[in-house]
Amino acid sequence: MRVDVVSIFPSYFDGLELSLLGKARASGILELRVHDLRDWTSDRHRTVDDTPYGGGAGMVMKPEPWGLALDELTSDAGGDAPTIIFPSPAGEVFRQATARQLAVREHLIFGCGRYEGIDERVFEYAATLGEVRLMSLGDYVLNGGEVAAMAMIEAVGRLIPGVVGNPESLVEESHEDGLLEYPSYTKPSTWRERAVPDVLLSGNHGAIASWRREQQIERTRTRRPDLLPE
Ligand code: 5OB
Repeated sequence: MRVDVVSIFPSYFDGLELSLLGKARASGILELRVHDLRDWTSDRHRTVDDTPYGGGAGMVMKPEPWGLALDELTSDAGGDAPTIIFPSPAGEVFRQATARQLAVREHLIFGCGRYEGIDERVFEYAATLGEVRLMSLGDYVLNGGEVAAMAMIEAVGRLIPGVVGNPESLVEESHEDGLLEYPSYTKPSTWRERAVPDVLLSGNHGAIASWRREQQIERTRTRRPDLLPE
């Protein structure tokens, strides 16, 4: 998979290379390229924003650098059309199911906006080059798309076959089966007068599996009832 990121703060993404995605990159499974939007400006000040038509607070990202960036990053005609993701609080919520859809794509482009947003015509133009998806991380305010893009790239990257060593560790994660994870314990069996649940020391694998499933359902019911069917 190829992942291109366009941002005015490309150094935000340095940390991604230190995560498990580093392994995927080293093995060639994932090619991550981070670009500075200002590389597609041509004025002395490398301007990427301007005042909004109609007035209002804040600045809007100019369309021209985005157009040139998208042209260049989509110019290798071969293969499927890329999926172009704009992190946005006004987008659809990014979920594990979204990560699974994106993990089978050949080419993802993340366009990270700052300021009050990107000129609306950029989204229309991007739709002529690939499949456009506006994606929100959740209902809270961030300063820009960078942190959201990083979260999405990590969620997608770890699902690419060969990235996480043990495929079982993928299926057992919270959200993969629609339930929260069961509680985990390790040694010592008693710590500060707190004992590990007996069933986990019983050696009865059937009983352990049932207990864990009950814990998953109970935790989901109390903490995230929205995840359960009506
Ligand atoms: N808030 N998801 C939640 C987001 C967000 C803000 C963003 C992008 C994605 O940019 C300002």
